[in-house]
Amino acid sequence: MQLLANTTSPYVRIARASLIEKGLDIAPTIVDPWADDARLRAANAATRVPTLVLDDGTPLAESMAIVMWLESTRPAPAHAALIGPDAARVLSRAGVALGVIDAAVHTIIIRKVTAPVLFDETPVGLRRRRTMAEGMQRLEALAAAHPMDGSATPKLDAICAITAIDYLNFRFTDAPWLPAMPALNALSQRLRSRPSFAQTMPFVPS
Ligand SMILES: N[C@@H](CCC(=O)N[C@@H](CS)C(=O)NCC(=O)O)C(=O)O
Repeated sequence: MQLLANTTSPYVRIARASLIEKGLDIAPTIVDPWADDARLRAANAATRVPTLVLDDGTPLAESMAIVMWLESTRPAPAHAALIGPDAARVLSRAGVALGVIDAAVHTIIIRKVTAPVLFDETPVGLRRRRTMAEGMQRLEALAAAHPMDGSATPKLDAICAITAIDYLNFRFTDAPWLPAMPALNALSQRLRSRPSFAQTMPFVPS
């Protein structure tokens, strides 16, 4: 299997953390999606990371498709459950985190092609910012009311929430519009040493 990935994408992190929690620690093949890497282009018409190429050559694009493939081919109890019996709660919270991640990535991508202030202060830029702030506020309240790491292994909600908060800290460091997130920061700190999170912290390669 080959995981086409980069070191910054939160979608890659969700896929990698899920693979590791399922016992599949595949060394990522680092590609630059913006440079139209030929391997990525061949495997994924959208030329985006993550893309998992299975042993029989089948390409799986989209982080959530990779999670679904893992859940169906490596089910509990033999393997860690990423969703588990509390599916509505887990998926509802994962959805909030994914909304934040989409808004954050969209903002970063648009900044690549326009001046930052120009986009961030536009109606759409402010809408993305509101999504990040409000999404994290809701996740924080949910995490405080019902911890996300009560079971032996983190579920998809914890994976997505930690990915979201670490990505915001990485790309929007100390943004004044972000809410206080003590429960989510504590969750991220508690799970930081797990291989699934420790090996997948975002960084800009030198
Ligand atoms: N919905 C996709 C999003 C993947 C995505 O947007 N990846 C970005 C990196 S964060 C990418 O490869 N962008 C290159 C491009 O948009 O051309 C998923 O969940 O995997």
